[in-house]
Amino acid sequence: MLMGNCLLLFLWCLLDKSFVSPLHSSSQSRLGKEQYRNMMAHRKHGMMGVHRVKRGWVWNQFFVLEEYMGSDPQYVGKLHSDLDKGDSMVKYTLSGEGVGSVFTIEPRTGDIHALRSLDREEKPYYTLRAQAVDMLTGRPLEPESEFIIKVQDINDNEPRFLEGPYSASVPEMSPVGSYVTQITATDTDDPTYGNSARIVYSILHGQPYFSVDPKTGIIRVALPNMDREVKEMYQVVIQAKDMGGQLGGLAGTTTINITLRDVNDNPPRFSKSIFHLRVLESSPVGSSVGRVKAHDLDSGKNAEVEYSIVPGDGGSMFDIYSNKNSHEGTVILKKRLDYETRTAYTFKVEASNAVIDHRFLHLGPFKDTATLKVNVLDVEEPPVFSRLSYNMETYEDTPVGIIIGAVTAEDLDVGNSPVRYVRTPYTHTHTLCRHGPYLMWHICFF
Ligand SMILES: [Ca+2]
Ligand SMILES: [Ca+2]
Ligand SMILES: [Ca+2]
Ligand SMILES: [Ca+2]
Repeated sequence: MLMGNCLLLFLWCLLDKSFVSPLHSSSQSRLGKEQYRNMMAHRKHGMMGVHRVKRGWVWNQFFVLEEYMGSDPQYVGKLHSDLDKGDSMVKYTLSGEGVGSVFTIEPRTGDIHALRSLDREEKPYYTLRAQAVDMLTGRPLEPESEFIIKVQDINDNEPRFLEGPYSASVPEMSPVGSYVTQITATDTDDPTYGNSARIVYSILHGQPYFSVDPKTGIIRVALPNMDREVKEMYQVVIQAKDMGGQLGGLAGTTTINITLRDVNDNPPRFSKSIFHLRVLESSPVGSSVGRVKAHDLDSGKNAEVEYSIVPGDGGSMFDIYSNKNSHEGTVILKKRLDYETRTAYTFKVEASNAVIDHRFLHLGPFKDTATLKVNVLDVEEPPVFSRLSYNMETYEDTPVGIIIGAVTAEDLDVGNSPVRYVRTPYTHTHTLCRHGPYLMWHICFF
């Protein structure tokens, strides 16, 4: 009969001081008492039948410390049956995961040993089955019983940032506390046991500009008025330390490259207050007179400058166009010039940002003005006849040499060069030619 007999998994290891980790002594002793109570209950229930026995075996775990470095096999625990009276008539057998390769049992004593060091992060527990059989007949003395050997964690893994190095960005001039990014370290040690996987974040490099939340790994702005135009890139080094950040914990680090994004906090500014341009009086309408530029320290749209001519007398002859790529303003001739009428024009041009950020208006005004002086250059122009055509009448018998009329051309240029008249024999249009110091017009007769 099996009644009254049962296979007991004695956790001798609980009594073995070498097993108890100094890190877990309090929880271990609680576990020991509970297991002992369960074991006693199990003994009592075991008298009532095997199936009750199995249900009572809630404590049936062994523990083995991971990464054991001792020269001898690590003692795990001891199987014991009530039928074992110490007369060597009971033989203990083991089956299941790792039997033979990882775990071995001494058949007569029931002592279980681990043959090699184990890694909890590779395999946290092993499921095995134990049985007590008659030494002589091999007949099972009681049903097979399943139990597990749990690999107990030690802190042998540092926190790691699996996705680093990281990149993040935040607008310049962000207020203190602004969210930048969140980073997370992974610790493969047992998160349910002790502090081996309890991570605390700290900043090693990057203060006073940024801070990290010790628990969440959220990185925030820590300094007000950070200006992209002064410094754009920051390298922040964050450490994650286990054991709650305590001394002796293992640590891993990562780098976060943080870029300040541009905001429009700089107005365009002309490099000088007066620009001098020159233009030939003969320049056609629409031609370029010259360029002006206002510098804007921002980038992209925030550096785009729109130019305009401040309404007034001098500017009516010109237009100005904004070039989005070069950020320059091109001055264009709007009307025909005449040196003899006016030799210079003075007017104001304005440069303003196309996109204004109202949060930074106090840093403005986001426009600037400069004076433009355009000098008109004289061009030697042909003399101009007093009329487009002349009609002259004479009698058919008028003698040679008699004056029948006069044409008049005038050089309007400054200096008023003399005009010479010659007859153009074969053409019906007047054409310009030049001889020596004189400007001469051929005159035609229709
Ligand atoms: Ca571990
Ligand atoms: Ca750890
Ligand atoms: Ca700007
Ligand atoms: Ca800016």
